[in-house]
Amino acid sequence: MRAVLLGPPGAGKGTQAARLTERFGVPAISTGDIFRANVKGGTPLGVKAQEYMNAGQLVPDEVTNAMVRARLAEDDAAAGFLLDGYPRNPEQAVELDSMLAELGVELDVAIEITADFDEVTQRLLKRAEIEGRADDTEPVIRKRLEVYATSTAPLTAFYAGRGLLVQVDGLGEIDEVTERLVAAVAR
Ligand code: B4P
Repeated sequence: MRAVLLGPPGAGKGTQAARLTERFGVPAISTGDIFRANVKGGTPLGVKAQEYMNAGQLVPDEVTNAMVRARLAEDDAAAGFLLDGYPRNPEQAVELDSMLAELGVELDVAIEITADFDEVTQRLLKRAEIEGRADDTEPVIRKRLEVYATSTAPLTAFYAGRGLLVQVDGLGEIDEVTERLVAAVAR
């Protein structure tokens, strides 16, 4: 399976990617997780990414695209992958196409987890109490949702137009959402 996982911040992309990776036996590649690991390690990439993440903005495309290109070239991605949080704008989607063309493979499915902004805001504020992520404060969440609506939401039409889009309701128990996703991908 070669898939991208779309949806607003807090829809459950990271949560579900961790489960789908076990079900489908392909690595989950989360751009957010890679950025956070670099921030924690104080690498030059982390230093660059941190200011954008803390402001709720997308990290610049040239940085993100180069990172994904390198990750997709690793051995474990040869048989398939689940991209969590990438692409996040039409430019990244076009760049992903060119990366896959270079690798001689194609995307099988674009899975969108849907959830309304009130629900995702509540989830992220709850996570803030537990994990204290710097980008889970109310003003930054508002900014992330704005960026999502402007930059990422157009990808729904982009992938629907290519017959690759599958939409799954992200509301309800985490297990229920996982089963919906597995059923939708198997269709
Ligand atoms: P991400 O790490 O992708 O963060 P996210 O969109 O907020 O989703 P996340 O995966 O963490 O949350 P989830 O929905 O699983 O991005 C963070 C930042 O990195 C971006 O703002 C940007 O700056 C940068 N970035 C990442 N990718 C980029 C790219 N391609 N280009 C440029 N910049 C990029 O879960 C949220 C919470 O909801 C969790 O606490 C979870 O437990 C809970 N939850 C999940 N499912 C639930 C359910 N069914 N019911 C109740 N709670 C649920």
